[in-house]
Amino acid sequence: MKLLWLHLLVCIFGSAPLALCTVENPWQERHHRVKRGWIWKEMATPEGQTRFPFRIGTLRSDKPNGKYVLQGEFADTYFKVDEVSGDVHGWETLDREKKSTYNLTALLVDKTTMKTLEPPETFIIRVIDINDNAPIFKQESYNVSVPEMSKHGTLVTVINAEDADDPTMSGNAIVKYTIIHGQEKFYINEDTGQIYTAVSNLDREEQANYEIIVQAKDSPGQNGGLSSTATVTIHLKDINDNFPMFTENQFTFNVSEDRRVGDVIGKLLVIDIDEPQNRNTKYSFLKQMYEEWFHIKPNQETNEGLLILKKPLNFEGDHNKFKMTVDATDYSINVGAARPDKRKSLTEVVVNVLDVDEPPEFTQPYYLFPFKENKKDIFPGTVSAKDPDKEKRSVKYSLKPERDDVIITKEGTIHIKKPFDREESAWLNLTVIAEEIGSPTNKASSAVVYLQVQDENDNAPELTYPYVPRVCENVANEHVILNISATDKDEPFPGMKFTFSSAGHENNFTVQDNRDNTASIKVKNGVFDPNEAKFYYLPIIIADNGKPPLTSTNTLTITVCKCNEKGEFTYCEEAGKLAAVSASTIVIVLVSILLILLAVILAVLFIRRMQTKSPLILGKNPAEIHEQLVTYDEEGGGEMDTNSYDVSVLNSVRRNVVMPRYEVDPGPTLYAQVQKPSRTGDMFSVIEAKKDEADNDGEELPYDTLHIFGYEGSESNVESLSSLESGSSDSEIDYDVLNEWGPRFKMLADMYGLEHLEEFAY
Ligand SMILES: *[C@@H]1O[C@H](CO)[C@@H](O)[C@H](O)[C@H]1NC(C)=O
Ligand SMILES: *[C@@H]1O[C@H](CO)[C@@H](O)[C@H](O)[C@H]1NC(C)=O
Ligand SMILES: *[C@@H]1O[C@H](CO)[C@@H](O)[C@H](O)[C@H]1NC(C)=O
Ligand SMILES: *[C@@H]1O[C@H](CO)[C@@H](O)[C@H](O)[C@H]1NC(C)=O
Ligand SMILES: [Ca+2]
Ligand SMILES: [Ca+2]
Repeated sequence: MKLLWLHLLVCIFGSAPLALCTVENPWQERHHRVKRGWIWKEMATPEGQTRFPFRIGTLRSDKPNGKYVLQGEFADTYFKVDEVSGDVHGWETLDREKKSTYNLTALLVDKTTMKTLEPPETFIIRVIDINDNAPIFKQESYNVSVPEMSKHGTLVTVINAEDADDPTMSGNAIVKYTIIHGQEKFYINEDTGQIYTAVSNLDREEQANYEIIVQAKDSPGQNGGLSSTATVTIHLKDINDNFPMFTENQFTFNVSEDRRVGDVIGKLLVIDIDEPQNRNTKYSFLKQMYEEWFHIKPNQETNEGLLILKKPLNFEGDHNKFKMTVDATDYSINVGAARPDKRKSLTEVVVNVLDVDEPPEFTQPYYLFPFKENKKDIFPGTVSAKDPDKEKRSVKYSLKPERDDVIITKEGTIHIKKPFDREESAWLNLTVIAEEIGSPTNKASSAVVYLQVQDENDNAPELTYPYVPRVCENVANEHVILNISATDKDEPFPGMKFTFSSAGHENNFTVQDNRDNTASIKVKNGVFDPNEAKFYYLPIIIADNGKPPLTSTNTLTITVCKCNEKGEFTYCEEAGKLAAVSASTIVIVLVSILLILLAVILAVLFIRRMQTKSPLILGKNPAEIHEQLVTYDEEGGGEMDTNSYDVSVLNSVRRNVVMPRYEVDPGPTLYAQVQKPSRTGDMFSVIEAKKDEADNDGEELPYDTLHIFGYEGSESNVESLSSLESGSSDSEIDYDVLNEWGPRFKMLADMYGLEHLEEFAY
């Protein structure tokens, strides 16, 4: 009812033919007449009516016989009009907070024709607010925080409630805040909702969380008024305002002596009631007596002090008990907020060193024992290990890996049982294991023994390369044909020297020692006649200056070559080349040479046998000669190998016997009927002739059964069939042709050529 004063009567006189008047409420009506047309009102009605129908207003028109009709929002549902009186009634409870105005249209129609008597006009039904909404907090509960020990009046947070009612309506939406629970420590600004601390000594460690209840209420100063509450949980944020305190007055640690440096041997527990991020305990020794043995490191997570070993402990040593005072404090403390009486905490730390069974200890971390090569049953050195414990057990030694050439005695002495060769391996590195005899723990320790094999001069120097020197046949005297050097397998030493000298004095070459471990081979007597010698053998003695000095004799084979005017080699004998070809090639070549040689020799001997019968001219048992021939076959010495067969035998043939001219034997022998090759004929024709002879002769052995001939032994009861035995003492054949056959037949040529007999006997 008190709202009625708002219902002003307002008449609007517009230029339109229709006079518009707002007005009228059910209780205080004013009648306005307009000249014609509608008499209608903007209508207003309070929300929240629950008795229906309730009158809202009246439509009026001065046209008679009209009938009122309502159209528009919620016409005929919420709002209905009495068609005769024009009264508008509400039939539903209205809620201003949902919809505060309704737009409607009023019509006046003829009762019978239903024609509109007035033009339709719109009007508004306005819903009038009543205080039917309490202020509502945005959250039911708030979770806020403020640092502990904040000053009085520190803003904690702001909370607000909203009221859905019409703020223009008489305080319906004006909110005031009050703390209805927990107002001892906090207060709130009643208009703004800002919450402040009311004290200065909020201590998280005492109480970390506070819960206050805030009420928001509208319609201040009036009776009634609607309210709601919210819970505000205030959490105190930690600051570092508490010092750490040791949990014990004394910490005792029993530590075995074999703990390693860096090990944590104990933990010092402290309590810091601040949150973990505000625990920064620092530990220190009050007196720095044992700082070389220990240091204390704070554990970053648990804040406890880790007692760490810095120096090895020894139960048998001077220190087997430590007593020290440790303090703990926190340098990052918020001094203003902390309690000054608890600045520092002290504790006593006792470390008892315990004895353990330790492995034996070697006197040295490793041992180096040199010993001479080539010697056996020597004792280069002794290792030693001792039991460090008070039991002082005796120690046994073993070598790893085990060997049969080196052993270790009970006393730890190394025994070299077999000679070593330094040139094979200069070091022998072994591990010695020491174990305590009778130890229950069987602890072992090890040390490395380096056995160094020392050098002896047991290798003579030798030529660095297999030199193949050559010289021109017309070379000048003093010409250096080669520089040679030497190597020695023994260990080089400072001042190591090789000296070179010629073995014989009767040489065509000089060996000139250059005194820098090289030597030059020089020509002594120049101009070599290739007819005299194609190869010269120069024995060179190389000596080292070790103790004792060693020498070796190395023979150089110097080849005489034909040269052009510029001194370039144009033709050399093949000795050097042969040496270069592979062994298999040499064997093939030598076997073929041998076969040819045998064929030639046989042919020659057959001819001789034909001519004279003097079987003893060779001065040797023919079987012996056969053997030598066969040996030659197997060993393949080559044409330079004058030792593999008995050259003297062949030479003696030439030397001891007068060489008769070829004569046709007048005697009627089997062979005599065949024409003999002439003195100038070649070997080929001789062989051909003999082959023909043999082919036509059924009684003679065929020529190709050389092996049967070769294997015939001296013990045979049968008289020898060897053609050697029947060899003639002489031949009319000119063997000089052998010289023209090339180098392979050189030896034969030398043997049978008349000119070279003396030379061959050197
Ligand atoms: C309030 O906040 C604190 C930290 O700020 C949190 O630990 C706690 O769980 C929160 N409580 C609620 C009910 O959200
Ligand atoms: C250390 O050893 C002593 C005696 O040997 C014993 O009484 C004590 O309990 C041990 N302390 C710890 C922490 O083991
Ligand atoms: C043995 O030790 C020596 C010295 O350390 C080293 O020079 C040598 O190479 C080692 N020999 C072997 C076979 O390990
Ligand atoms: C040089 O060589 C020839 C032929 O081999 C030999 O007769 C002579 O004795 C040698 N001279 C010297 C000085 O050795
Ligand atoms: Ca704190
Ligand atoms: Ca603190």
